[in-house]
Amino acid sequence: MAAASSSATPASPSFNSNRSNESGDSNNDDDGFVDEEIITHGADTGFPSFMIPDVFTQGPPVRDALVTDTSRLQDKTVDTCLPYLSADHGDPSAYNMHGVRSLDREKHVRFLHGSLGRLSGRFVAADASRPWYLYWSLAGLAMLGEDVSGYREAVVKTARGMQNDEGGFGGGGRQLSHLATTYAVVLALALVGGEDAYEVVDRKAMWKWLCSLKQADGGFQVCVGGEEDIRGAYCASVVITLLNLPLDLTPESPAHSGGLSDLFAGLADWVRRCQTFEGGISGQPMAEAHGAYAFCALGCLALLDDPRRIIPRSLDVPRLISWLSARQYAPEGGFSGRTNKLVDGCYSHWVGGCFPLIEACLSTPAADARTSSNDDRKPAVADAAAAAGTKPQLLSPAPETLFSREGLIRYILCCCQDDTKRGGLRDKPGKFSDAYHTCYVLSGLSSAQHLWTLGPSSTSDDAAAPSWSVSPLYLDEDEATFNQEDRVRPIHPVYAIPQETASAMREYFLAKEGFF
Ligand code: FPP
Ligand code: K
Ligand code: ZN
Repeated sequence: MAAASSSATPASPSFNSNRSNESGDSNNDDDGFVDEEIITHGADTGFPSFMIPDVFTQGPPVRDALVTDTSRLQDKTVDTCLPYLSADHGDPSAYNMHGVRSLDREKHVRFLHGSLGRLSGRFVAADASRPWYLYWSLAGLAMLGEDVSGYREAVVKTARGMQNDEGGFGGGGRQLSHLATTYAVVLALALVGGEDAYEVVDRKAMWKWLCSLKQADGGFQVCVGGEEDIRGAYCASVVITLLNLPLDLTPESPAHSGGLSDLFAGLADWVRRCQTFEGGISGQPMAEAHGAYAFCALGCLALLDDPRRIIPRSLDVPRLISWLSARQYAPEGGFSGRTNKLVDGCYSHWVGGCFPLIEACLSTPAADARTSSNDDRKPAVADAAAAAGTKPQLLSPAPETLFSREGLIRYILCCCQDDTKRGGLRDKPGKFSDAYHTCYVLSGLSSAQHLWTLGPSSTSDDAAAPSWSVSPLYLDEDEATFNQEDRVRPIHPVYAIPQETASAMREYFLAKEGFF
């Protein structure tokens, strides 16, 4: 984790038994861990004691001496977060022995159901984001374990009104089709599931529209005549693969002038051009790296081919990992979106969601998927469990990962939950919760609580459906820091909806005779 805005080495782990151990590190042994006794007892002061590593309860261990507006804002943010991270905010009984708050599941469920109601007049500015509210709320509810199929009829009706004859979905009736809103509508339809929902999409018009967005340099415009950026690349790849659209180009497609042969041609190269001098990914070539765009880049690539092959081929992975790692701050534990900016709960998804993709592509050798059919590689955890016919293997201690899952979980549960009756999740303490943050904070929690692995490389051309499998992490109470009942459902590392809902939609269209 990076400390504040400087690139610092993380502190060695040690525990701060909050409130009962005012003398700081006097109970530390050389191993950096507080004596067992102090961890589990120490309530003689009348206050509960919590097992919280010092790195989450103290200022950053390394600081840049230069004071600027940016550093002052960063310091203020740390001061705001520290009481929440130290179990020193509100009712001490709201925290478990690790100093972590429990998930207010019911309140968040209520908040999301509320946001699915008619958008009130106050939100007129959000009118073009209505498809997003559908996606954020339904995905959030699904992660919280709710059955969202009851919304099918309403989603079908709403989505029909947003579809344009020229293909794609706009933000509302009579609004121009846009790749972001189209992505959100398609995911919402997948979430509610069922033939009625799938059949809303005019796939032929969608295909033609996507061909009109595909550019000669390999990228996608987000709307006809609009900007060409990496959101377009990711959203188009998701839509194409979930709907199983043909990759052929229409004769009118601008891509022909670049000599491109299909919808995916040149796309990985276009994504490669978005990696910046910092190692992160920008929205378009030669712009500033941002975490949201790193997720778009990795998600897009993971749909074009086996991620174990295409990610290292297309990106400088060590420099990307370095940039992604620098997004996680101590003591906050959450991620920032870009260099010298503040932690924000939504980056639990945009940045946190990059790690499953990077970890999966590093965890198994980058075998050539199309030439190696027999698999002699080390079996992934979930595969091993499946092969043994057992429940997912207990991972204890947690495997070495590229980010601090514990830090992210602490930030999410302690700092991102609205602590009033409103419910929902938020950017940081002091901010209001909203559907966007609720969805993406939960998504980050889900990726921190689970391990995604790729199974044997497929030999077919169906690279869009490599065998992702998931297993829960931290089944061991002592390893967990969070309460077991606060585990949320896993969501697919690329599609950002439950894996079975993504597969069901894709399989429905794969089973169709002919393309349309
Ligand atoms: C800066 O906002 C934010 C960006 C430059 C990119 C935001 C894009 C997304 C969140 C999602 C794009 C992806 C899809 C699939 C549509 P800011 O300056 O308010 O925040 P910051 O200070 O944290 O950078
Ligand atoms: K922000
Ligand atoms: Zn945010």
